[in-house]
Amino acid sequence: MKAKKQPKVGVIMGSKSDWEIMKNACDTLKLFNIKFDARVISAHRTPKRLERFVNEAKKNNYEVIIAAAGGAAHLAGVTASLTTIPVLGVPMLSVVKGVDSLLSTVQMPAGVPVATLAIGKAGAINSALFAVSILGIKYSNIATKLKKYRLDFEKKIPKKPY
Ligand code: RP5
Repeated sequence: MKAKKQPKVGVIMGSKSDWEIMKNACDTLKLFNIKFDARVISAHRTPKRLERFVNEAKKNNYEVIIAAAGGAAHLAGVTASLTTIPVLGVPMLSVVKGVDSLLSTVQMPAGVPVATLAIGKAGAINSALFAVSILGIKYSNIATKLKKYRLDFEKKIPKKPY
């Protein structure tokens, strides 16, 4: 019998310069043993690469896509326009501290949603945790791991501020 394909997360970013932050998303996925592909894909610099990535998403078993970009950050929105796979947007820091990236990612007109996380490292980590949470709906083993992660996370928070 053919083994069931494992779900994968597609992690795309507009530039190699985004990797320093986005490796935090990939490291978080690794904690849950979730497979991922990380790629540099830009909506405006490499539009054909984006089209190919989206066309091959089903074949590659991507069940969630994380898209990070900075500045006039249309990567997550354009990706979401090309697929019905959930797209999580991570705004990258920029010359104006990521506010441009945040607004370009979050302010999707009604019809094509992008779930937008925080700017920078926190957003990168949370995008992975959100992906885990989405996958947990279908895969109970992943949901169990997420529950354990949360319990361990809570234990790490000190009771006293000093
Ligand atoms: C965006 O432009 C990328 O996502 C990156 O955050 C920003 C700057 O890219 P580089 O000029 O560093 O390649 O498309």
